[in-house]
Order: sequence, then C-alpha cells, then structure tokens
Amino acid sequence: MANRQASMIEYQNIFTRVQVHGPADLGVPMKTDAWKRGNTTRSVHLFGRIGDAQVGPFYLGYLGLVSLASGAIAIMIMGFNMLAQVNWNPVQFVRQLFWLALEPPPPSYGLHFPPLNDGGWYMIAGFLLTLSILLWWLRMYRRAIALGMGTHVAWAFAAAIWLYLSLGFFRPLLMGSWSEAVPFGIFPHLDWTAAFSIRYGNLFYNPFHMLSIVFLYGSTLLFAMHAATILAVSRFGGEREIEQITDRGTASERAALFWRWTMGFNATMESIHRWAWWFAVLCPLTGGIGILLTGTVVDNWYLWAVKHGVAPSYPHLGPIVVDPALSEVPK
Ligand code: 07D
Ligand code: 07D
Repeated sequence: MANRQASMIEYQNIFTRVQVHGPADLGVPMKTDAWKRGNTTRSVHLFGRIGDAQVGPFYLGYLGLVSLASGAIAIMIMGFNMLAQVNWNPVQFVRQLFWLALEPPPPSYGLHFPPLNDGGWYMIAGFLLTLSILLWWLRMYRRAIALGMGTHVAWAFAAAIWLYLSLGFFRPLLMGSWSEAVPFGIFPHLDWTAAFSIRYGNLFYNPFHMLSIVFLYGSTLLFAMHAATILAVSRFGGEREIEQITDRGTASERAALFWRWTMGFNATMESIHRWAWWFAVLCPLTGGIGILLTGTVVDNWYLWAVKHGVAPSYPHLGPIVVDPALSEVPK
C-alpha cells in the first residue's frame, strides 16, 4: 500500500509508467464570450504515454467552425475533381491518389477567372483553403489573447502562411497569372517544385533558398540539442522549464555547465526558446522572399550567381548555347 501511494505521487517523465488521473483540468477561469466554452473531457491512456492523457476541452467557436467548414469544402473540391479525373472510379482514386492533381488555370487566362473545368475549381478551392488557414490563424490569435498569453504561436504560424501566400498568391499576382500557383496534389506539387527550380536556373543559387535551408537545418539542430539537454536533466526536474528560469536548481546548472564545458557558451532557459522561435520563423520568412524574387527580379539564379561571382561559369566546350528562357519565342 505504501508503495502504491508512493507510486501515485511519483513525478512523471517519459521513463515512468504511472498515469495519475485526478479531476479534469478545465484551465483558468475566463469570461465566456458568444460561444459557450466546452467542458467535456476524456482520458486516453495511449495519449498519456506521449503527452497529456486528458483530451479536451476543445474550443470550437465561430472562427473554428467556419475555418473547418471552408477547409473541408476545399479538400472536397480537390477530392471530387480528382475523382472525376479517374472516371468516378473509387478504386482508381485510391490507387492513383498520390499522383492526382487539381491544377491551376493555364497561362492564357492571366489573372482572369477561368471556367470551372479549366482552373475555376482550383481558384475556388484555393480561396476556401486560404480562408480556412487565415481564420484558423485568427482563432489561434484570439484564443491566446483570451488566455492572457503572448501571441507567439500565431506569429510563428503567420510566417508559414507568408510562404504559402508568396507561393500561391503574391507571386502569381506579381507575375500576372494564376497559372504560376502551386497545384493541389501530393506528387504534382513536388513536380511543380522541381520544375520551378529548373525553370529559374537552379534554386540552389538563390541566396534566400540558402538562408531558408540554414534555418531549416538550424531548427532541427537546435531542436535536437534543446530536447536532448532537457531530457538529459529531466531526472533533476529539468523539464519544468519555467520554474527553472526563476529557480534554476541543479538541473539547469548542470545543463548550462555541460554546454560551457563542451562548447564554451550556453543559452539560457529563456533564450533557447527565442533561438528556436527565430530559427523556425526565419525559415519560411526568408523562403518567401526567395520565391517572390524568382521570375520577378531574377530570371535565372545560376546566371545571377555567375554574374555575382558566386558560381563559376561553365567552360565553353562547344557552340555557345543561349539560355532558352532568355531567347525570343518565334511567332
Ligand atoms: C509533420 C505536420 C502535419 C502535416 C502534414 C501535411 C495535407 C495535404 C493534400 C488535399 C511537416 C498534411 C498534408 C493537408 C493534403 C491534398 C491534395 C508538417 C507536419 C502531415 N506542402 N513538400 C509534403 C504541403 C510546398 C515539398 C508532405 C502543404 C511547396 C517537398 C505533405 C503545403 C514546396 C516535400 C505536404 C506545401 C513543397 C513536401 C509532408 C502548403 C516548397 C516532401 C509535409 C499549403 C516548400 C514531402 C510527398 C510535412 C512529401 C512534402 C504538404 C507546400 C515541397 C503532403 C500543405 C510548394 C520537397 N508536403 N511543399 O510533413 O513527402 O510537413 O511529399 O503550402 O518530400 Mg509540400
Ligand atoms: C510549405 C509553409 C506553408 C504551409 C502552411 C501550412 C495545411 C493543412 C493539415 C495538419 C515548408 C498549411 C497547412 C493546409 C494542415 C493538417 C491535417 C513550409 C510551408 C501555411 N531544398 N525549394 C525550400 C531544401 C531544392 C524549391 C524551403 C533542401 C532543389 C522550391 C526549404 C534541399 C529544388 C521551394 C528547402 C532543397 C528546390 C523550395 C522550404 C536539398 C527542387 C520553395 C521551407 C538538400 C529540385 C521553398 C525559397 C519550408 C522556399 C523551398 C530546403 C533542394 C525547389 C528550406 C534541404 C534545388 C520551389 N527548400 N529545392 O519551411 O522557400 O517549407 O524557397 O536538396 O518554395 Mg528547396
């Protein structure tokens, strides 16, 4: 019995197997607004193994409702268009799902609205998907404010939305054609990505693509270092990060000394999260800049790199080949 009681108050980390269930945690008291706050919760053991066992309360709200609805309609428009492409055959739909696409309108329509079957459905789906994403952003922002939190999550999400809008909205606008937008489809959007790189002379030479990769790789490195450090001192209570800021105790001290020993410098319990936030956010922020410059300011990143001494030019071994992108198309 004594043992059982001891195990019930045992501190939880990922190495312990005990799941303690108290009354549901409904969070801090809050003024209720138009939508009545949900208070249904349940407990899922498997979730308890990877996080908190308590599921809910979920806050839907008008923004959440409209966002989910418009997102669902967007996905259904994509799905039904794909289904139509395989003659409404559900077996072929499943078999070919990863290769199917809802394509943007052809270039001839420019920024005009095309007929439904020539890109019109794409425009409607794109509009609804964007609406859904923007409303979800607003919902995250408002839920953070309602809880008296900072709005860091919403602004990080906004950075991803910046890249999404640069790819599918701002750049097509600048190029004067919706045909520039990314197709909806699993492999087709990869084909688009590869074709985009080739069309503009190899995106590797785009310095903003380079920066974006720096922050992408940097994010995984920071994430690995931070997560590993905290797990390594969780036996001293290190994962209670906020307490560690005000009362560093033995866990934080060890973690800090570990990094000073191994690399001479350590981040703090607070600053590591600023490092992580900025690295994550700068990945799509710089990426979006790189996308907006492509085809608008720079037409061929390889030639741009040669011009600026970043890349060597190829030796002329045969007749001079003119970049097809720079040559006139015969009428
Ligand atoms: C793990 C969080 C969960 C999210 C998941 C994604 C959908 C799409 C499709 C209805 C890390 C959910 C997917 C809702 C459903 C339809 C038609 C996030 C996690 C699991 N891509 N991309 C993927 C998107 C672009 C590129 C996978 C979206 C650009 C490459 C998935 C966008 C370029 C590779 C996906 C977007 C680009 C992928 C896994 C929007 C340049 C891969 C994503 C809205 C940035 C990888 C088959 C993932 C893959 C992959 C979704 C944009 C390049 C389908 C929603 C145009 C090179 N992308 N992508 O885990 O396996 O993200 O592809 O902008 O190799 Mg992509
Ligand atoms: C896509 C932000 C939008 C997503 C949002 C989420 C939903 C629903 C649903 C959960 C990812 C919407 C969510 C709709 C969710 C559920 C249920 C972020 C997105 C709002 N590249 N490349 C990048 C590398 C090459 C190319 C970035 C590496 C080739 C193009 C990144 C390599 C060619 C573009 C990166 C490599 C090429 C990029 C993306 C190596 C192809 C972009 C960062 C080692 C042959 C994008 C400036 C990101 C960009 C981009 C990495 C190679 C093309 C750093 C590591 C040379 C066209 N590439 N790339 O955060 O910003 O994406 O470029 O070879 O557009 Mg690249």
